[in-house]
Amino acid sequence: MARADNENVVYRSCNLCEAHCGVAIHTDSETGEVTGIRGDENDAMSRGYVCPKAVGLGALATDPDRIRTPLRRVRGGSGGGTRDEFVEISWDEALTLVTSKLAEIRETHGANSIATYLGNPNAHDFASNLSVAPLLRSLGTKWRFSASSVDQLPKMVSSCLMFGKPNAFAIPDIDRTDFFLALGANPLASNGSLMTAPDMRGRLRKLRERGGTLVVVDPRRTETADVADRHFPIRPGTDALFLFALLHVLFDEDLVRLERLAEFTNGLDAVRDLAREFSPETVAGHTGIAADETRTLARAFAEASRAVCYGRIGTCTQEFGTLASWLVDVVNAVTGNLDEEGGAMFPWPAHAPADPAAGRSGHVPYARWRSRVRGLPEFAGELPVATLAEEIDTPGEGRVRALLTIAGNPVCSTPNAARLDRALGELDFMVSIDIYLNETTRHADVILPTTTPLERTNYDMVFHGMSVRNHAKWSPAVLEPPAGVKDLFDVAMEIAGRVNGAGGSAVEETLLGSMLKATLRGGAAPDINETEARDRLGKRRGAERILDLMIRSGRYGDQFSDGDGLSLDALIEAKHGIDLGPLEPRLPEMLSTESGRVELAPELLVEDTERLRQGLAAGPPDLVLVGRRHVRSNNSWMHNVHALAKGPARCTLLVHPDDAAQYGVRDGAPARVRSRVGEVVVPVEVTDAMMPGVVSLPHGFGHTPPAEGAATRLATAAALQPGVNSNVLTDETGLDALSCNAVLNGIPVEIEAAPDAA
Ligand SMILES: Nc1nc2c(c(=O)[nH]1)N[C@H]1C(S)=C(S)[C@@H](COP(=O)(O)OP(=O)(O)OC[C@H]3O[C@@H](n4cnc5c(=O)[nH]c(N)nc54)[C@H](O)[C@@H]3O)O[C@H]1N2
Ligand SMILES: Nc1nc2c(c(=O)[nH]1)N[C@H]1C(S)=C(S)[C@@H](COP(=O)(O)OP(=O)(O)OC[C@H]3O[C@@H](n4cnc5c(=O)[nH]c(N)nc54)[C@H](O)[C@@H]3O)O[C@H]1N2
Ligand code: SF4
Ligand SMILES: [Mo]
Repeated sequence: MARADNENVVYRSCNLCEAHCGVAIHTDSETGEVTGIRGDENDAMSRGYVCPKAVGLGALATDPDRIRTPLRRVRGGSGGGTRDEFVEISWDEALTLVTSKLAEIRETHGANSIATYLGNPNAHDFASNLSVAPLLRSLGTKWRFSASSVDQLPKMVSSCLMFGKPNAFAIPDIDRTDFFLALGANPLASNGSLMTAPDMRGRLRKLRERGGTLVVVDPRRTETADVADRHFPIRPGTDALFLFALLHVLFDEDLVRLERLAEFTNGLDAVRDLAREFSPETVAGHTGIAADETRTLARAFAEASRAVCYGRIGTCTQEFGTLASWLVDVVNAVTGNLDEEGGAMFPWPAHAPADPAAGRSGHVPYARWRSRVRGLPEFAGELPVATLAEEIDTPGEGRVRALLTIAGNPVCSTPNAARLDRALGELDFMVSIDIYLNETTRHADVILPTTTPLERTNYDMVFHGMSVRNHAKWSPAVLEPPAGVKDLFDVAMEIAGRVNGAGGSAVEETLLGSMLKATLRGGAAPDINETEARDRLGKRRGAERILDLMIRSGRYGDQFSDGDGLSLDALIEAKHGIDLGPLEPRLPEMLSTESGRVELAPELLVEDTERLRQGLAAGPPDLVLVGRRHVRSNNSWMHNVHALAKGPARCTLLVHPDDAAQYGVRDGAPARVRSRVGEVVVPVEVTDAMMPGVVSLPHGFGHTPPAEGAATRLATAAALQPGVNSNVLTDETGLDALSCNAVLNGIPVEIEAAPDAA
């Protein structure tokens, strides 16, 4: 699209979801305001594709409800009212209050009395990726929580056990595969997850055009299922049984081919033994997938020259999340599709160390400590968020007294939301770094506002590590942040410094120093010393200087020479991103397991199989609840963008016609949905897209202004898409027993007609 004379165009990526599409942001050269957001046709990955949410990038910055200055909650309201209110304060006052309170609570009750919660947007911001770890270290608490334990934690556990690192995710090589078997994922709505691949619709169309096959396994006939060759409705929570049945057939019919992997893989016989009892016939009554269909599918998958099995939210946030996540990779491995073109492969991003062995430890960071109330295990330094509320509201030694949230909305996102909502009100002190006054941050004593995406630079650190091609892209800032808003990196450094009586720059110095040491120790740039490397990083500071260090010492880096190779300067120059080529085999070099081999049958997983076996004896509940996503929505926090929120109500309960008849609920009329922990009333949509016995309700809603406590500031969301909070129904005691990830799909519920509100 041509640029008008009075327009500037900046190319960067959209960081709202994992696709990270290239966007062209047009601004008025006089006012600096955004005049248009379009797909960047020259972007190395997305080639012009964007989804409707991209417009939200600009709208977030100008949203009248967005927080533009630090806020402090005043109890009972400033004017003597009964409800708490927020008043504006200066940054210095805010930071002084926050750090003195946190230091005091740590002094009195110990570091672990301060809990922290990181939300999803942290993954999409390199400043967070680089600054939050030192902030958490400075607080010294082990009571760390994040959205990981309502998301991909099971995949982290299984990947760590199999390949040695929590983030060693095998990513579908979607552009080269001939067979894509997707379980519990709806990339046409989510735009892909643990698979950075803009324009999933286009990529899936190309798969079918080249004669490939798309099979979707999901209790709902989703948008993705609609474009698939086959859709198999599956009873929620039974994917591990189904995957075992596929393996059973592969072994039974002699279709197993480890190929290149055979030389460095352990545990094939153990998997064969485990799969023996899960025949397609044995599990069909549980999964709802007929035995002969399972057999045909296993054969077709094995016979495809390049095939990949992939699972996402539906396979993770369920009762057997870690087993299902593991078996997805086992299916790929035993059919010769792990670490092979067109199978599941490991990206090698530009910021990762040049030495594939860097960071190899052989340890599995599991259960090194446990939560106080339920004794739930830590993984990779975090406790499961399903236990956060009880760690706050259960009296006794070691109780959580303070909470720091960073870009997170756990009141909308985590199980038994009503209990957490109450528990947050019992804290001695809470601070939120956020852009909205929402269901969670309204409980904070102090809210610290940081930039919205277009007001900061970015590098897609996490998502380059999950990309379907090796790729590097720099995102320049487009807009000036409002005067009262700071960059997260600076806020993190400042809190980290002050809480220990130092300044923010001292923390940054320490961080840079340790990263320089690690880099040079790792063998990068053997000819120069730390001081020289530091000099060559030039005048940049903050997250950008650290990124420059990582890129220059990485696999594609210039190793601090003036010669070829990547640096941050080179990235900045490449406005449309740099394509670093298709994914390449990385095994066995990148393995970090103790044995140095792929572990197909790690002990913890083999043991957990016993739980699956016991489940075979039980019958399924009559009716269970699952979730879904919509392309115009993003978890809980984009509902205040008018352009996205307008249109029909999206928070509806999808019900199969047979269930509607059985429970007496009608299309368009409200139903009461009840679970062990709570109930909601929500409009029904009757549709045969649902499997009988399963109802679907999206998460992230529930924006009706609260009746008590401080009000939220989400006028558009409350007016256009209030919806109900589906996590009022999810149960904090429902866990995937191994990872302790929350079970958010397959919740037993009852439904009945509710009186019309009107
Ligand atoms: N029932 C059910 N529950 C679920 C899920 C499900 O499928 N079903 N999905 C789960 C998943 S996968 C996830 S990832 C979680 C998400 O859980 P959370 O991360 O807790 O929730 P989000 O809705 O992503 O909220 C993001 C928060 O960050 C703030 N924010 C957004 N951008 C910025 C920014 O640039 N800077 C700052 N400082 N703040 C920002 C928003 O205002 C909001 O408060 O929800 C989980 N919950
Ligand atoms: N538009 C939009 N895009 C998003 C988000 C968003 O909120 N909106 N959120 C982002 C985030 S944080 C994430 S993590 C990703 C998630 O990305 P996806 O996993 O692709 O997203 P979902 O649409 O939740 O798909 C999960 C599917 O699992 C199915 N399911 C439920 N239970 C089961 C089960 O037991 N077995 C099987 N096989 N299927 C089951 C559901 O019916 C649903 O279709 O999306 C990201 N992208
Ligand atoms: S799919 Fe949409 S929300 Fe996701 S990165 Fe692309 S434009 Fe942004
Ligand atoms: Mo997520």
